Order: sequence, then C-alpha cells, then structure tokens
Amino acid sequence: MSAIQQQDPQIFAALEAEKKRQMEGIEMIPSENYVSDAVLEANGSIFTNKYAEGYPGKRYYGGNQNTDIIEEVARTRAKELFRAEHANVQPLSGSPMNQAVYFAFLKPGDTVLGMDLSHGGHLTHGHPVSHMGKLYNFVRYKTHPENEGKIDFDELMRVAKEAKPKIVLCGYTSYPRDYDYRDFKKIADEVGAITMADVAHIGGLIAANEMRNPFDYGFDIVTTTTHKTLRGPRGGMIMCKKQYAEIIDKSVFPGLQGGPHMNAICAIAVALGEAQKPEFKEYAKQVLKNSKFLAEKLMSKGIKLVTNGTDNHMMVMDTVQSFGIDGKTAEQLLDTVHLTVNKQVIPDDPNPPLKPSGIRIGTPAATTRGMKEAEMEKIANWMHKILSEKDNTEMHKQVAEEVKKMCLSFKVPGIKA
Ligand code: DSN
Repeated sequence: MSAIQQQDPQIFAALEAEKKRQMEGIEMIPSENYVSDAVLEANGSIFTNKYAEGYPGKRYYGGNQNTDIIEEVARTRAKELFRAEHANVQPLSGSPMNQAVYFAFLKPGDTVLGMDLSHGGHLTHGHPVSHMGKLYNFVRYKTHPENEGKIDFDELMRVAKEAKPKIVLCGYTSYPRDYDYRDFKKIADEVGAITMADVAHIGGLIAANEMRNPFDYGFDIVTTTTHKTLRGPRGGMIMCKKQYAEIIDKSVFPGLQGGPHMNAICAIAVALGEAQKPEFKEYAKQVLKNSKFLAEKLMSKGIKLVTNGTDNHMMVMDTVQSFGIDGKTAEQLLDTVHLTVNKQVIPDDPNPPLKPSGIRIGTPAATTRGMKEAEMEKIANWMHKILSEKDNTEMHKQVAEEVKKMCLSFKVPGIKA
C-alpha cells in the first residue's frame, strides 16, 4: 500500500483516476508529454526539502553541496544540448522565464516586437490581458495563414524601424511552422535590438537537432520550458550569450524568484541527460514524422489545417470551416472518446478564446508511448468520424472502446498497470 493510499484516500482516488485517464486515452495536447521513470523519481526526490537561493558555489543557505552538483550538471547539459554559452535552469515555469528576460533588459514602457496570440504567439508575448502586456509596449506582428504561415519581413522591418524595439522576440505556442531566424536577426541588428527566441514548444526538437537552433543564427537569448518536447518536469530555462549571463542570473534571482525548486532541477538534469542519448534523437524524428503524417491524413479527408500543414510537432485544425462546429464542442466530443486535444484560436479568430474556431493537436506524448504512422492513421479516422457525425452516440461508444483498446497496448512511462 502506498503512503498516499494509507494516509489520504481522497487524493489517492484522484491519483488512481488520473492514472486510468492517462493509460486509457491518447494525449494529443502538443505541450504535454509523459516523463520517464527516472525523471519522475528525481522530481519526487528529497531535493524538494532543500532551500538553495543563489547559484552553485554562491548560496545563501548552508548544506548545498549536493544541490550544487545537480544544478551544475543541469546547466552544463543545457549548454551542450543547445550550443549555448550560458544557461539558467531556475525559472519555475514558462511565464516567469520570459518575465525574467524582460525585467533584465526593459524599463516599463519599452517596446518589444512579438507575435500576435491568435497567430501563434504566447500570452507572455504581450497579450493585453497579461501583466507583461500592460507593463511594456508590445507591437504584435501577424502571419499569412494561407501562405504557410509566412511572416512579411519587409513589413516587419518597416514596423521595427518605426517602433524601435529593445527586444525582437520570436517564438510560439500554436504556430505549426519553423522560423528562418536570420530574418529576425537582420531586423534586430538594423534597429539595435536584442534577439530573443521562446522555443518552449520545440525545445526538445532543437536539442535533438531536428529543428533550427536560434543560437546558430546569432540569437542573444533562447528560452524554453522543460516539460513539453524536452520531456522533463515542469520548469523553464533561459540560455544566453556569456555577456548577458550575469544580468539574466540576477534577474531570475534575486530579481524575480526566491528559492529554486531543486527537485525540479534534479529532474531537469535527468531529462537533459536523456535528451543527450541517441534514442532521444530517434524520438524527435518520429514526433515530426507522426505530425506530418497525421496532418496529411486529416487534410486528405478535406479537413482544414491552419497554414495547410505542419513543420513541427503540432497542427491547428479549423473545426468551424471543416465541420461547422466550434473548438470547444470539438474538444468535448473528442474527450468523450479518450482523444485529448485543446480548443484553440485560429488567426484573427472572430470567436472568443473559450469558444474559438479550432483545436490544437500534437504528437509528442503519443510518440513517447511508441505510437507511429499506423496509429496516426487510426487517430485521423477516429477524429474525422467523431467530428463529422457528432450526434451518432452509438458510433461514439464504439470508437471510445477502440481508442481504449489501442491505448492499453502502449505503456505510459511512470505508470505501472
Ligand atoms: N500552456 C502552454 C501551451 O499549452 O502551449 C503555453 O504556455
């Protein structure tokens, strides 16, 4: 009997229900993944007991000889994987990670160029509802959804010359393409701005050298979360050129945060160690193969995907155009057959974020379970059937059973059946 089971039946029941949900369903939210047994063990380790304000060799508390080892290992592995000159592994998650960069370089009212949320950007890239959007002047650029999501860089250069940003920011949470970082660098150099790429979604694919690395194009700052394609615990990392190391470290601590979560840093070190293995490169390749294959299968059924395809691990389906149903309804329908996706705004969406026009679908978690093209084909068929016959409850029940059966033949790391 586990300690939780013995002492807290209410929490134990929720944990057991979540195990069942994760085993019986397919996780297709592109920002989620399943961590390995080793990462899970590190995240639940006794490093959770330790305060460690400061950095290796310069702590404000005693007894940090072992935390110094794990943080140094995590920093070194991050630098090696991303070809970075410096790495800070303490940000508690994605939002504070980006905030720490802004606080390091900007004064209130300063200007940043960032991607519009409905075109794929993130809340922390200047959406008016975020505190960052209120504190700084974000000038937000858009893509051409019909032209494979390309950005008009001549127009962006014109905007940059007028707005004079301190930071040129690129990166995304719902953009299914890759960037040519050279274009952003050219604009930043022209206006004397710092270049920042938030690669939270594709960090693992960059670490595996399967997508472009902004540092190869001279970028100053690269931020990434650790729990998406990197397959680590929840956390964030800021990597930068050596010249910005001190200002970034000071901005994270003591500027923004207090004690780092050393259990998470321990798990980040383990996850980065896994990312250095050849098996991880194979994993990243398969994530991309699965994504492309799934996108092609969906489009072959007449389904509309934003930018008409994908270059990364995700796709955004326009459910209004494809099936005449909003993204919230599509999310709920798919949930009932154990296919987990998230509702998603599409570029310049006329509908609100809680009832948007699309859904976002990704392959990282399914690929971790070992699913390949054959399973992607089944998923495309199930999605099409469910969304095109939304009132056929008998068929839905049958699909739910088929999904469950398939899922139970693929292990979830960290969960013992
Ligand atoms: N919530 C994350 C995602 O799902 O992409 C971004 O913060």
